[in-house]
Amino acid sequence: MVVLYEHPLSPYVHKVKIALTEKGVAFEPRLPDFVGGQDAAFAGASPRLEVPALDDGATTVFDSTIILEYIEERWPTPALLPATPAARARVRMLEELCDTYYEAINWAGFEVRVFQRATGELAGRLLKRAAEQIAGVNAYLERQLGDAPYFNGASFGWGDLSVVPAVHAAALGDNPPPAGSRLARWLDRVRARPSVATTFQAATESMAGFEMIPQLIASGIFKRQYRDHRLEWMVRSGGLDIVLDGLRRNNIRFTTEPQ
Ligand SMILES: N[C@@H](CCC(=O)N[C@@H](CS)C(=O)NCC(=O)O)C(=O)O
Repeated sequence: MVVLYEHPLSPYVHKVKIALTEKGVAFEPRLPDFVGGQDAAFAGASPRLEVPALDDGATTVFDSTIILEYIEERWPTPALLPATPAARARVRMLEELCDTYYEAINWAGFEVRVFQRATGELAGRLLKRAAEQIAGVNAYLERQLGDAPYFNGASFGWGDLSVVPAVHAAALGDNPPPAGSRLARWLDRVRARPSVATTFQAATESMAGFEMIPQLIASGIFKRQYRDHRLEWMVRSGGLDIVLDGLRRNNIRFTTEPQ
């Protein structure tokens, strides 16, 4: 059976789980050893030690976008990409925006609210910036959706499974799309799909016991990965001190250097 190295909270993992479920591909979710870093099979599949990574027998694939492409070619039906080159480019651009811009905002909100990287005035300022950015990107997405029922067009697909992890996470963090908006109605429609509902249910359940995490981070046992757009978000949005503090306390890390 296909093995999916994952963490139930990862929006990149959500994309892949929804795609596999939509195509009826059975998979075994496997949580790698992030903290100990001793998981040789995971390191073999994902040299940067990031989830998701897919193990399909003789083939291993890392990075959610590359995994989605692999899934679409390996199990072509039902197709998740729309039919025309222009529509395909459009949903891939939505995916890129959500992966590299929207995701960072939600990740930063989690760092502040759940992992308590900032408190008091700094926390308030960062969460206000995040809320403004989410309102902006949601307005952009609302225009991209237009009057269509789905980002893919007439039916659910790649565009929707790429956007929903971001809009859902923002909504859970108290920044839902405006009530009654087309984006809000789309979110309700897409959350009701079994592939999406089961994926998000697993995420919610995984948060039991999360009150331990700030302590694990403070102690340096659990290092959070700051890289790319996430690192940029902190610097750009007023959280440079969080980065410097994390470096001093040795509880953040950058990209793993593949060996
Ligand atoms: N570009 C990658 C990003 C994957 C990624 O950032 N995964 C995070 C979880 S959301 C991760 O595994 N981070 C490693 C860590 O936090 O130690 C993809 O699209 O799959």
